[in-house]
Amino acid sequence: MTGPELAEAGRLLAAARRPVVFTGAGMSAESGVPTFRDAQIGLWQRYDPQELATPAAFRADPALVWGWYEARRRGVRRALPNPGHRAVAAIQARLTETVVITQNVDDLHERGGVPAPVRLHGSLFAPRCSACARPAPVPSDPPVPHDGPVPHDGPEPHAPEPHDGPLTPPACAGCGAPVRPGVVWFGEALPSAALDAAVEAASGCDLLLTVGTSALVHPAAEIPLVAARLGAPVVQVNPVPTPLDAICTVNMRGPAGEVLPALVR
Ligand code: BJW
Ligand code: ZN
Repeated sequence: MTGPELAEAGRLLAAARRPVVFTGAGMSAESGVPTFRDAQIGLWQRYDPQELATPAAFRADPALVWGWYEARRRGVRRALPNPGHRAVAAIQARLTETVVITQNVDDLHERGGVPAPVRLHGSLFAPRCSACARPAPVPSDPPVPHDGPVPHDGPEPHAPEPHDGPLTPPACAGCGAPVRPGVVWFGEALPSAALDAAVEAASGCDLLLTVGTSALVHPAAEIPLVAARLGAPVVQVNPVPTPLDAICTVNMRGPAGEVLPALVR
């Protein structure tokens, strides 16, 4: 990231009245939450999404899938929002029209001060019945050794999940079918209210700030394109190039936890 890019992005943000912040897994990387596609820390480097993140995978082996998501949920519970999350909250606090749209299934935006992000891919904290969709309680967490908050700048930010073995999912209190994670798997439709809200916000925004996404997963990846097509400047925060480079007005190559606080200073 260079000074002129930061200055230009700062000017665009200062002039914006209806900004949209669009976030992906890189937003939470500095909190120790693994991304999906990064070379070293990406989940899809270590796990096969076809075996874990599709409806067919859950039908084939509900315990494998439930256990994996429970381990990830516990990992997120131990993580803390990083300075990037707090900077996004500061943008929204200054401009209440700001809409935060996230692909992330963690709860770090909420804990970082954004009360109601638009969630395109669901949440690790909203399990529901796989048959009747009745919401189910979030399981209580057994104490684990050294179970405590993992600071964003802690010594072991990408520590392995405490347990990712098979775990039988609870039964739905209504119909008895297995409870599933409340996330959006490959081949599933995004929640229509969230997708509609995201498209509406992107259509009416005067700045779209995209943070920490590879922009490879659709239809979420189209949200910045909607804003650009309608004339809004697009500012990107990402250490590496993405398909969005082509439509960016300003590209800030760096980690969200450093770039965003500098932007809102
Ligand atoms: C940092 C950083 C730091 C690192 N600071 N940055 C069009 C074309 C091709 C395919 C399709 C298409 N339309 C649909 C599809 C199919 C499919 C798809 O997109 N496939 C492609 C991958 C090829 N899409 C779907 O299946 C979607 N559903 C659908 O289309 O339904 C149609 C339908 C309609 C009606 C009825 C029925 C069906 C659903 C997609 C669901 C995605 N789900 C996941 C898993 C969620 C649950 C879980 O957590 O396990 O969502 S996949 C995963 O990818 C997760 C993420 O939200 C999503 C996006 O990933 P993200 O956030 O971009 O992370 P990464 O890892 O990819 O990138 C991280 C970035 O951060 C990198 O760029 C780093 O450089 C950067 N970074 N450190 C800033 N410190
Ligand atoms: Zn049910």
